[in-house]
Amino acid sequence: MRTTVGIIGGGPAGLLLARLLHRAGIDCVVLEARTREYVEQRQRAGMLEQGTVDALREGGAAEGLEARGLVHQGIELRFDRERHHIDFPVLTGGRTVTIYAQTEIVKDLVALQLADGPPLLFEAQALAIEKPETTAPVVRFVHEGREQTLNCDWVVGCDGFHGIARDTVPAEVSRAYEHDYPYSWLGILADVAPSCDELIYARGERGFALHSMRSPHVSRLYLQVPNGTDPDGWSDDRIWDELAARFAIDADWTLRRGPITAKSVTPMRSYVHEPMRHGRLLLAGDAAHIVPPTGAKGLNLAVSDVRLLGRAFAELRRTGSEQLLDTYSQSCLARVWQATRFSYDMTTMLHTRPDADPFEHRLQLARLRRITASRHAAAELAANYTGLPLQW
Ligand code: FAS
Ligand code: PHB
Repeated sequence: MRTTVGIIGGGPAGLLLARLLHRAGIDCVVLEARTREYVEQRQRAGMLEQGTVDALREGGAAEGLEARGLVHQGIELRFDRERHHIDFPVLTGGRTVTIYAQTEIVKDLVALQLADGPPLLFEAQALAIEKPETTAPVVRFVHEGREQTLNCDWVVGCDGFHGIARDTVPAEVSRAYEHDYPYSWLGILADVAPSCDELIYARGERGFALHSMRSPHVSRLYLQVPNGTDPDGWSDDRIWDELAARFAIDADWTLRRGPITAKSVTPMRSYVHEPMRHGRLLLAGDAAHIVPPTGAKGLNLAVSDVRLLGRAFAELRRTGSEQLLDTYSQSCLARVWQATRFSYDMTTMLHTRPDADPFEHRLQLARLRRITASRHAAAELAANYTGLPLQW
């Protein structure tokens, strides 16, 4: 097989890139190791920055989002048994965020691509990327039991944290920065109407809790738990009791309970790989960087990467200039480190470390009180949460 841009990975990064390239008239092929059913049901993110909404619109993939996305004007911070609203439009000059599940974005993009897009091969496992330093890199992959090759001008690794692309960058020219957190998230999906109109981030002595949602009928909630927690060790009643305890305030408010339909534990990690380009190989999304989900940046960073890549390839096609491809890694990393900083700050401010001393608890509360007492500090949180400019 032959194409201009070989894309490894059919997650949100790979599929949206294929969509943007297709609309720019640039050939590409997407290789996805798993089945269509698997990638469409994999529970992950749900909070979209305005930039991600704009990118999906640019890709002509916003129909579902426009119809079923929930636009939010802010979030609520809870601590000391009190609630504090962070008003995004007031603090950012009109910016909002949108709740629309990553699973829905992937379904929308897969349907569009299979309808009239470039080739999308499921159960096509990339094994190796050869000659990335040349102008004719090759992807070796297995599909339908046969080993095949995809000859490309460029290869983009959108294959997530456990993919092969990142390891193709020689160790002598690459550097990884990582930080693991001493806690994880127990995430649930529940068939019950959300107990709030906007997301609630709760910090308390018992640990962190987040109330999110997927629709007016489906709630998505997260609990801070010790690393290594087995989700089956938590009964549904215990989960609801613990959530109610962590969201408890001195005002009249009740957490609605309902049937839990999914339960999973996600470890928390910050990870940045530099550079995000090696020869004719480019990295995008989780293949190059991971953030803890507290700042809701994972999916949004992946989308910003491919938005920049889409522009760079369109520029190459239009003018022959590789200038945006040459600055891709540096432009992305500047924004990635800001999102990494924000996600680290949100995570360390809202989670209680198992061995934390009283001094650390007081510091966390002081940070939260500063945000809820100072318009300036609240505006800084709102600017980061709604999404910093694409070109930082
Ligand atoms: P993805 O991992 O989504 O996609 C990579 C794709 O590449 C996968 O489909 C994989 O099968 C494929 N692939 C891998 N190796 C391959 C190979 N050799 N050949 C072919 N294909 C290959 N973010 C939030 O903001 N909020 C959340 O609540 C949240 N929850 C998360 C929960 C979990 C368990 C995880 C892992 C992430 C979560 N994230 C969350 C972050 C998440 O949204 C990611 O940032 C987002 O999926 C990144 O998208 P991609 O870069 O496309 O990577
Ligand atoms: C989600 O809806 O899954 C979600 C939202 C915000 C976060 C993390 C997860 O910070």
